[in-house]
Amino acid sequence: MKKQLTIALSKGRIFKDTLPLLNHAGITPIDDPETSRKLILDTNHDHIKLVIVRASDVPTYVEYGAADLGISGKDVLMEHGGEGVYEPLDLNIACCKLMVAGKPGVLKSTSRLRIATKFVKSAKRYYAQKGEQVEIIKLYGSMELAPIVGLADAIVDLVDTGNTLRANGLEPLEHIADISSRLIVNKASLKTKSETIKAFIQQMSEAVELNSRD
Ligand code: PRT
Ligand code: MG
Repeated sequence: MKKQLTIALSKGRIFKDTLPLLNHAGITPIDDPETSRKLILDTNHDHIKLVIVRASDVPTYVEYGAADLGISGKDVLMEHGGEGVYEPLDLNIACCKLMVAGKPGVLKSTSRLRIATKFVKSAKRYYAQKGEQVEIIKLYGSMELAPIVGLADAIVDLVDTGNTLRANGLEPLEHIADISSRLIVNKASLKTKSETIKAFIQQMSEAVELNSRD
């Protein structure tokens, strides 16, 4: 008998990009999280359920076993500290870059930078590796505003098309990391539900392969 599988993911771009992968694996949610208020979505398989949580909460649900599996941006995993979960598969979806951004020339004209970001750990690690002393200011969103109003010299944020930066008179200045979403697995679940989870990982990896050819 197939064991119950609970998969945590966030709505928005991760859900949108995950749907085709799940479809490749023969899994279809019964409800659409963008229109439904349900936080637990049934699928066409009785043993597979999706739980819809905040993107930054996905690793927590998986680490504590409230979900067996999850789909999470590498940016979120880098902040969470990935040690609590297995990360067996790069899904190659929701791709973007973690970058330093600011007004042109700001990095040369400022000695001790003030950096606003919600990616505090990643920013600290980046500047520590460069051996550069900076001051980090934690924000929860709308980072692009910080350099405009003088809260910070630069920001560390995710960049995809660069349109958001451009619209605010900023530009990408330094590349920190390439970001994509990863399949993550609870460590205990991998032992107790080994066959079901390994089969799921296998199906998802075939889906990623097919996805890259579309
Ligand atoms: O909103 P909430 O607090 O629930 O969480 P979240 O904002 O982390 O969730 P969501 O759904 O916005 O993002 C989920 C994941 O998508 C992130 O963790 C990333 O791994 C991935 N991703 C991929 C992105 C982007 N691309 C992206 N462009 N996440 C955010 N952005 C934002 C970026 O922060 C900036 O504000 O889009 C803006 C830049 O986009 P461009 O195209 O203008 O450059
Ligand atoms: Mg968001």
